Amino acid sequence: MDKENSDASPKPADLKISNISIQVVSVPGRLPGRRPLRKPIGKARPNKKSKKRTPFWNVQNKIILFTLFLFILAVIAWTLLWLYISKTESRDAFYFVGMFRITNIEFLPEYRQKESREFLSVARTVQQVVNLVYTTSAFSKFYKQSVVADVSSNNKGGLLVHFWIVFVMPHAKGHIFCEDCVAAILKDSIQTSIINRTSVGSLQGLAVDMDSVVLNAGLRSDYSSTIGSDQGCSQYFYAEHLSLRYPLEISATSGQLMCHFKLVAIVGYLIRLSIESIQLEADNCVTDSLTIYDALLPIRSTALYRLCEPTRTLMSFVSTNNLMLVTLKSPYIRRLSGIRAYFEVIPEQKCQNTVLVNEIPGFEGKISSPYYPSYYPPKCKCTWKFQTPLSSLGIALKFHNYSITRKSAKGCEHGWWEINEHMYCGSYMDHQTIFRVPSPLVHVQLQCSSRLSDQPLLVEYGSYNISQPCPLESFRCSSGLCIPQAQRCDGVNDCFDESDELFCVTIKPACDVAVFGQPGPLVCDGFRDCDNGQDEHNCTQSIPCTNRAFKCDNDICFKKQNARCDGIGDCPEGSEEDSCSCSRSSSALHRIVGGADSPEGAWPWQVSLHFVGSAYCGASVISREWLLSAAHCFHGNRLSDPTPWTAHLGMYVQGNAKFVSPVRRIVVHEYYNSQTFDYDIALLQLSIAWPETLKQLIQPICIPPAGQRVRSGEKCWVTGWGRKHEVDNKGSPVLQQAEVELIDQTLCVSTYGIITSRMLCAGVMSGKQDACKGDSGGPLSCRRKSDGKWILTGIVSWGHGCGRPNFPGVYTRVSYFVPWIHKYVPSLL
Ligand code: 4AZ
Repeated sequence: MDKENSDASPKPADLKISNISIQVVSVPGRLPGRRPLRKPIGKARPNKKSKKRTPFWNVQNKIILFTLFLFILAVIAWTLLWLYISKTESRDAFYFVGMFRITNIEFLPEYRQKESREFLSVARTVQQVVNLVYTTSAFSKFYKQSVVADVSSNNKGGLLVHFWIVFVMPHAKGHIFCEDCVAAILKDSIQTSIINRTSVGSLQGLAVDMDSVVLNAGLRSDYSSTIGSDQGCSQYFYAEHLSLRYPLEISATSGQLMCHFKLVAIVGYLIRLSIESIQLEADNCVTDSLTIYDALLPIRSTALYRLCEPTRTLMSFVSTNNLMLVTLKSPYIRRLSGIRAYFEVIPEQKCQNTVLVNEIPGFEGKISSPYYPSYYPPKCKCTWKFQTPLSSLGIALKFHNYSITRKSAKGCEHGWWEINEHMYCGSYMDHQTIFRVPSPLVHVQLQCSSRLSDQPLLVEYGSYNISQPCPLESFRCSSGLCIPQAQRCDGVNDCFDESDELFCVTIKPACDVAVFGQPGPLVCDGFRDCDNGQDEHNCTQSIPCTNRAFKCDNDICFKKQNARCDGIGDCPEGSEEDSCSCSRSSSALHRIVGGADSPEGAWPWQVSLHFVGSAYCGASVISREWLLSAAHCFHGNRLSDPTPWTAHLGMYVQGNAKFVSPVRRIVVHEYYNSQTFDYDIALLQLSIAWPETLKQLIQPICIPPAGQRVRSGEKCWVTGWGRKHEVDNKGSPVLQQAEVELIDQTLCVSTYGIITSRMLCAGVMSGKQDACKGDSGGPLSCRRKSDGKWILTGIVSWGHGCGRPNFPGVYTRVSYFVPWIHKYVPSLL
């Protein structure tokens, strides 16, 4: 056996247990099983054949390596395929977020723990019910799953269940899932009984309040951060103590913040969130936002308020239930993002009162919106009854920064008011207004009409003498509203019907030669304050300067505050004008010609604003990165988003702009009223400032001095690519210009009625020369005689048709908005 073994290496068939000789040698300290094989001893010589090394790249190894290579390749391919499939699946996944109230299950504290048996059991029941609803619906093919995210108590009793529903459409290719249909399937599945006359019905055996069902399309990112594993900085707070302030603070200087703060108070109370400061990238909520919801999940229709800009002003918001969600999103932090806030548990407030007013006329008390000075929540209803002791006394209401007007068919945006059975709509103003009710008994009801929380309201009340509504020292407006004498003709509509401003054109300064040269309006300032223009006649001559004015290079005196980029050399060497480059007269003279097509390059501040690639509105260049336009161009969800907008500068024929920039930010005036077109102004910040090299083709237009009065009869120009006729259905390819005349404000008011001091009229009474659809937001440019500079006097806003006789165009009066413009574009100063 041994010989055989030593002579030749055994064939595999020869290997038997009995053929193998094993020698066991004990080595201290070594484990026997790990011993190396010993060489055969004695006669047994090493086999030459076995000693001969086989080459590594033999066929067998090559096959093994090749198989291994193929295997690795298959694993990589499979992983990539899986990634691709899961990615396309998620692209076609549709997320819905909602809540409803189950009335016949009592809340248990264990429901707050997501891992508890109690939570899991109720969540499973709800998920099964929702599964059944959708798997038996028309959307069954696409239904994937429902996930219960929260089960909470609420002030109406029972359980409030918050959930997500996911649908997957394999080849959606940009199709969207109908939100109303998904919600309708759920609502229609609730069997209500007409006999019971309650909103509670049976949803597959669960008692669900039909009125509590809310279901909206949601975001995949919210889905992941509320129920997924990437919950980031999300937190849950349960507040039990009434007198405590629960802090809510988070900040970061890099990375991202995608936080969901769920706030829950004890049953029967509400939550007041007070925001002390927010740091965000101000981009109109494109990436960064802080949103407050009246729910525990980001359900769009329950949003109470959204903030898109950093602020340090204390603001507070109140929920309508014992819960609130605060989401803070800042996905690309560059400097600092965060929030400093706190929340409190507060009792529900009733806003109803009966007030017996004093017999001495005058304001004596205040009423306010619920939870004043907090923003008041939607769905409010307040009633106040006022009674005067004498039938000769009526009730006066002084609204702070707010006004009410007769309700139109359209409905109200900021509260509707019922006063002694007459309906009014409220809107925010920048001044106070007084409303008088000539009755000793007045019923006032306020109902919130905004879908979001609204700014707090404060109203002073008191009695007034019905037969003599105005105190002696005040001026009586035509509708019986009173204002102090000093507040007449000041560009502010103190009267309901704005009659205090109607007569302003008749008040002219006393153009007595003796007062020329004194500080005041009658200086050489480019405005013809006197009818005959006497105040501007001797402007090249030296006029002695007072200490409130200073001497400038052409020996004309101006007040110091006038030293800014206004085309007037206020400083001795005109230095304040050096850095300003709003358009001077040089290149502009040749443009004063009639005709429809403008000369190319004649209006270098004219901008065409394109929405999703099509010309939509006009605008004017006022600096290297800011444009001025009309607020109504950006009214609505999609239009207020800057992403689909591009600004086309230095353009003559549509589509051939010298410079195109996306829009970084749209600032719509906070008082813009979409019903009356009051405050129709918006600022646009370009993503890319136009380059200096284009300064021959692109030039900013000058902003008028604050409060500058316009002179009726003055000739100005309106420009744009809008329609050439009212009946046309598309705009002009070539930039059009039309000469129009500034129209007396009284005439404008008598034509249209609802003309505020933020508006001015321009046109020709015969019609013909006018702006039209598509010109909106574009400039009304007036050339200042004193220095030839072009001034942006108006912004195309609205009008009755286009070019109709006796219906001039209505423009936003830019001089009213100078402080507002400077707030956002301080470099213009
Ligand atoms: C518009 O719809 C529009 N005639 C703009 C100006 C005028 C009328 C309509 C003034 O954009």
